[in-house]
Amino acid sequence: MSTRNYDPISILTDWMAESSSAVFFGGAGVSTASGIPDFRSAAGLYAAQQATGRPPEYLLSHDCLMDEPDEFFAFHRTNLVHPEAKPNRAHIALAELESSGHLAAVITQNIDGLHQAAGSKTVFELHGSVERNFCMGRAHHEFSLNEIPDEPVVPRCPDCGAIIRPDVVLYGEGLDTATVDASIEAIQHADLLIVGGTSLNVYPAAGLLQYYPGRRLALINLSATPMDSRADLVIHEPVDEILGSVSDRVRIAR
Ligand code: CNA
Repeated sequence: MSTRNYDPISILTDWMAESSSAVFFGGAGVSTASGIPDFRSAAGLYAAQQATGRPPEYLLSHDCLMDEPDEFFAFHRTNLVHPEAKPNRAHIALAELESSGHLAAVITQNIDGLHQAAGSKTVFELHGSVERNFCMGRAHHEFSLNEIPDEPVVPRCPDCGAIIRPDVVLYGEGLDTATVDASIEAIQHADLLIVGGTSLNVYPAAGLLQYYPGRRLALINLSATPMDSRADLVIHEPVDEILGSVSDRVRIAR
């Protein structure tokens, strides 16, 4: 169907209302309205950090964690841990659409835990979560975010003294196979795939979209992405506003 002459929010609302296995695939742009900067926008972390001469790809790498843990944790805590952040309209809309039976899963590159905080149940965190932490010693003790003291900067396990690291996928580390497999399964069975708030620059995560076999691929992002030409619907508006409107309209139409 040609979508050119229709209001894109109406099209997306119709698709969502008809859907029983929609999947949302998102990134950092989903949480900017919660006050968490993304990576690649002009106001994002990369522009700010590059000014200091230390590439964020290094500061968020496995090598940095092992070789310069002070640097790693200083950057991680300042820029990636946001305990004050609250879910915004995007997170809330997705949780509503799941509980009303339209949305099957959220696949996220985010590590902020805000989808779960909004009430989403099926969330595949491709890059892990700052909410979970574990000690790098043999016992692999687990710690929630609020169990990690502010000092010292490099947190250490009270039992074995090993560094307590966040359960996030750093540059130079692989994705969790079970999470990837579950994400592919959800995408393959989706009757609607919405991609939002991601530059689609980070692989292998962005490559998962190739598993979608359908004809309802909607892309919601402020800036253009490499997938725009392959999408069936492209909306260059805030993802929180669009998903909020779609969820409101689907609820009213019920
Ligand atoms: P990115 O490369 O920074 O891209 C974000 C995209 O979102 C950009 O193209 C923006 O134009 C767009 N955008 C920003 N705000 C909005 C908005 N309100 N509505 C629509 N679009 C918007 O981030 P990606 O997620 O693509 O890259 C993946 C990285 C970012 C993952 O490894 C994450 O762990 C990492 N990250 C996560 C968080 C978080 O957990 N909240 C924050 C910053 C970075």
